[in-house]
Amino acid sequence: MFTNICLSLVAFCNPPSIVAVDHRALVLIDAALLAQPKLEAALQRYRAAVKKAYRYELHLVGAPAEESAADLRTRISAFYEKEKISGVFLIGGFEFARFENAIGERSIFPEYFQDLDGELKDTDGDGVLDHYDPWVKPGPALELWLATFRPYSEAPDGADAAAQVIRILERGVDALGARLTPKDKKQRAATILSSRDWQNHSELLAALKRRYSGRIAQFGRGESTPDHYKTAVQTSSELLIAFLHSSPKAHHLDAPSGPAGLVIASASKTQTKDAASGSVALDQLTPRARMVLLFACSALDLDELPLPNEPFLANAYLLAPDSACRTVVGAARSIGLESLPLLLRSLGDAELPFPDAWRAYQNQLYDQAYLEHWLGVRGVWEAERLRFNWSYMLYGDPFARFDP
Ligand SMILES: [Ca+2]
Ligand SMILES: [Ca+2]
Repeated sequence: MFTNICLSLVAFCNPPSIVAVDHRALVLIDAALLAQPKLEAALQRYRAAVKKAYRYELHLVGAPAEESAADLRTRISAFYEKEKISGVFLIGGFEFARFENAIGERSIFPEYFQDLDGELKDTDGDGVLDHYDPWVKPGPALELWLATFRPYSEAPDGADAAAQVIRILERGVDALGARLTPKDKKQRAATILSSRDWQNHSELLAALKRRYSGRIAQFGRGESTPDHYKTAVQTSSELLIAFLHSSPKAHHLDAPSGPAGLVIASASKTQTKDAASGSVALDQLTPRARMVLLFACSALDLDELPLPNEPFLANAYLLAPDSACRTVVGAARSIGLESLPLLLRSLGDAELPFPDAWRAYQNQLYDQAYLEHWLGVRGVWEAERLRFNWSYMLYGDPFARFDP
């Protein structure tokens, strides 16, 4: 009897088997969402799957949705000091800082939560940051990766916010548990859609051809008609690359003869004048790409969506019925994604979990020599370098797999 009790106690008191952890991240969740019991099991499954796949320990912490960006940054900094985290996943409608660049454009500024020791100032006191020096300290600009998912208060299919988060997390758990076979890898493909007026992207195509051995479905300049879009988005592929003029609510499609229509986020939500004839509603399709790269001005500027239920393209890619999409990456300001071959190289690094590869890519873009070249070729290096922001966003599940 005595022995049995001891054995039971030992079994009860011993910590679970120790899984070595190489990385830590903070998952900061709207406290009202975190309080919902139905989310708990999905979060724990996701946490276990990420730990197993990437030896990543996720710390789940609730924060009031109304907390200011400044307070969130303080909270993140304290956690960074204490737990040596390498990234943050924000789930909920949290406030982001905004930045006004040298040419007066304003957009959200994800780097505010990523660079914890850079010099940030609002020099004219209007409440919007306008000075950013990521090079005041040695080392990479961004200490942390940042991922975000802002659920609708109610999705077009009626799912509440917690159910949307569960959908994203469970898709992640399924994908992390699946092992790609050599045959799967051979069948990987990319799909590219282009508006008519983009610059030559032969360097990107060469990099994609190396990665996908030519399995690239390309809808070239001026071939982004509604029918082409429907085919492209529903073609099974690893990547969908959209070189399309966009707002956070719509892609603009172009045929050789001119504008060919719009892709709107949702047919069942209130649309603005974007919902013209010839439009395609993304939530009526089944996106098949695991990752969507939006080379599309401001497509991920969350702050252009003042209401939590405004249609949002990134949410539509993630939440469309039976979507395979796990992650959307793109620009939150009016700029395309730069140096895509660099991104593909970073993401193809087998040693790096996806969000760390994304941070490495962002840091390459903030490398002073790279940026001097990029701004320098426009002859504006000294004038713009401390009023410059990339404002790229990683949206949805950060732990997408992107095997080399
Ligand atoms: Ca300012
Ligand atoms: Ca820094």
